[in-house]
Amino acid sequence: MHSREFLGEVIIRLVARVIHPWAIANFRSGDLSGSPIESTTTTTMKTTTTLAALALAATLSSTNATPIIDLFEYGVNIDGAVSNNSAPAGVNISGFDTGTGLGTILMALSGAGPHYCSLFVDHEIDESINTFFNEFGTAAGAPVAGQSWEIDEPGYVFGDIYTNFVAGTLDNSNGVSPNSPDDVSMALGWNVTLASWESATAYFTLSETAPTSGFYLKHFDPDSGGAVYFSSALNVTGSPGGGVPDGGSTLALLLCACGGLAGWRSLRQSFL
Ligand SMILES: [Ca+2]
Ligand SMILES: [Ca+2]
Ligand SMILES: [Ca+2]
Repeated sequence: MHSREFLGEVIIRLVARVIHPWAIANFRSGDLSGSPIESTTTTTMKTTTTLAALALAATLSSTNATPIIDLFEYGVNIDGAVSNNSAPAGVNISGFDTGTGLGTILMALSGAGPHYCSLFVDHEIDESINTFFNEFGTAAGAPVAGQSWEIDEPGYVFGDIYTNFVAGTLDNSNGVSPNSPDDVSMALGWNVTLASWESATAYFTLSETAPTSGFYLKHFDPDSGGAVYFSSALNVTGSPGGGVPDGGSTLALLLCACGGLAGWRSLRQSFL
């Protein structure tokens, strides 16, 4: 079951959304009065806590020298088989920090015919300082043949990225408006057709350092300056004779992917 189906998380997200426009509008000015939540008769303790935290955040945000990056959740799709917050057979997460969501994940593909693999990641940047929904995403460069991508709100409100991830149909677009910050998530995928003698490894890399070349996605927090860069590479090896893999001459559908999948934080008690 996908984590977003948990009722508690849904409630937290909805509460966040109620105050979202107000919070975003007032965060930079530090004016935390007049919340739409406060004006209702259903004000909750969580809301009060949230407002207090936002007030603190407005005070502390300018002093946050080291961005705090967390991975709320991640998902793997290999040939239509979806796994959430776990590594199925053929997926290597040994180089991935499940707490920060930074590092590299490898996915292995083999067998003659068409294949698909993708990685969905939902990071939060400085959530405890300025929320998880004051963020943006951008795509840099051009994807190579077989590569697909998506940036969007993760599906609690309006985004279709998770649906597309499950269906293997990433829409190659950024659904988070550059004029309206939100909760950001990203996904990268590959379609490749292998011959019987070929195998492939997809590399998905998440890093705080921007790749120096190639196509990549960027998820960033404009208030703290924190950023996560997501890139990917696909390497196909094998020769008809079944002998020594040709290494360099074999298809190298480029690029790196720094991925830090990570930490499935269970239910958040607060969105701050
Ligand atoms: Ca943030
Ligand atoms: Ca979308
Ligand atoms: Ca996020």
